[in-house]
Amino acid sequence: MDTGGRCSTARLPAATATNEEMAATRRRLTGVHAHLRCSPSPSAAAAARDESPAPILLDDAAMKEFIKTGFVLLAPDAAGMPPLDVHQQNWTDGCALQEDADAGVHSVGDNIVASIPGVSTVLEAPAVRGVLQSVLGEGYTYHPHHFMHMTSPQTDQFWHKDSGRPWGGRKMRHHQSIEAMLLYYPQDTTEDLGPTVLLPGTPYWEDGPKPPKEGMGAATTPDEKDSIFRSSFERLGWPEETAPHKVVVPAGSVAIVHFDIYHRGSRRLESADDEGRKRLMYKFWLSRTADPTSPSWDHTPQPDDDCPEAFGGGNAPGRLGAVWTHAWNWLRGAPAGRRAIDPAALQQQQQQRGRELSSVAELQAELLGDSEPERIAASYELAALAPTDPAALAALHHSLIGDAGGDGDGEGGEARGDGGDNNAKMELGLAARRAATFGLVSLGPLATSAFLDATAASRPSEVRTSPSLSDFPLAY
Ligand SMILES: O=C(O)CCC(=O)C(=O)O
Repeated sequence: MDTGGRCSTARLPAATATNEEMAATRRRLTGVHAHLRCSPSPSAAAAARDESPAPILLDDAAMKEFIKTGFVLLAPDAAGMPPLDVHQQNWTDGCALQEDADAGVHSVGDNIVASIPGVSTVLEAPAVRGVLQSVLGEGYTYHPHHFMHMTSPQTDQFWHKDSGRPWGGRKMRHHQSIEAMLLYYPQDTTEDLGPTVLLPGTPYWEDGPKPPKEGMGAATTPDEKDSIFRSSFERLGWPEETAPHKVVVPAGSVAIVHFDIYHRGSRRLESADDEGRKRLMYKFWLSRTADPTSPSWDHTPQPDDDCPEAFGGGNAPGRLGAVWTHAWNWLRGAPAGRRAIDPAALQQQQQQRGRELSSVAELQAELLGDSEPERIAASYELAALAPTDPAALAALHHSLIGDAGGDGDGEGGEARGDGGDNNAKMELGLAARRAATFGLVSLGPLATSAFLDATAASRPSEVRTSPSLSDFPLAY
């Protein structure tokens, strides 16, 4: 068989293997053996799932919280979670896997469930399946990539969104819940071990905190780093609800998060000098496999379902009311064009704050402005007006294909929001197109001609169509 010259002796200890390498291989083989003994065949697994207890779905209030914050935390006593000794074993096995990886036997990624079968008892718990089904629909699937994250005093990640979309290049971000990450903590995760830190409510914004141009530098002290992390929010105009949330949780907890939430791995503190308390986190990526046609959670119809009061309309923090309403209606299976916030509700709530509903011209100015929360809000609010006001549709259309901010072609066209010495006007133009795209996408067929224009125009820097699910053309 042609192995492309990669027939891998690299994965086996060399003839001069050290005792450490041999021990690592023995552990690995023991793990494989355990897996072969424990793993049911695919048909047996399917049969077992048929017989397993029903998933415990989120209710409406919990789904609304997920839409607002971008995460759900499950405690170790949530329905059907395995007992503590399973988590302890998953921790011990994870540490051994990491040691093997350090010895060069294999990588800690992508083959975790096969290597550590106890992890699947967590993934199969009715509470975990219930949250996943609620946010991703039935038939959700695990991405082949997963990973085990260990903290260390040296590792202090900056705020980021995960990458790795199959189409590469600039990452396409989605406000709808089409992907998620599952983070599993098999040990007590205390503050000193270096918890994951989430920025609640941030899946809807892309212009997030940036590291200093000169980088953090090896000489940056922990206190200086903390101060940089804190001040990185200052220019963003994000509401206080996005304040960092440390995932400090007891052994066996799981966090299920919107794929596009801002987060970071924090460092292990020097005070956590007990090597016996390594912090592991198993991370899995998941995708939905079909657009929603009805609620996939435990939904009880309510009179305000089309425009839930819980989202605060025009008074929501970060002016996210129209965004959340759209995300909720999309999850309920409402057709495109029937997902927007009700303009009357927007107006009423804004008036309660002593404001008139912004005019189309004002919204368009915000869409072209330099505050991302305002751009995104204005885009969805224009989309809410568009079915009855052609000027609102035209404003979105113009922002997508108009000349605000240049075309992004040529010099510097490759740097898109991640820094570099690009011209600010071009960046703003790209940002306006991105924001307009979200509002237009929410309109469905009403936006077809705008997107066709965008594909025909000579100006856009990029035109892409998502192959995965409907509703996600992207041109900017
Ligand atoms: O280690 C952690 O807690 C987070 C790691 C992470 O999210 C990442 O590497 O993207």
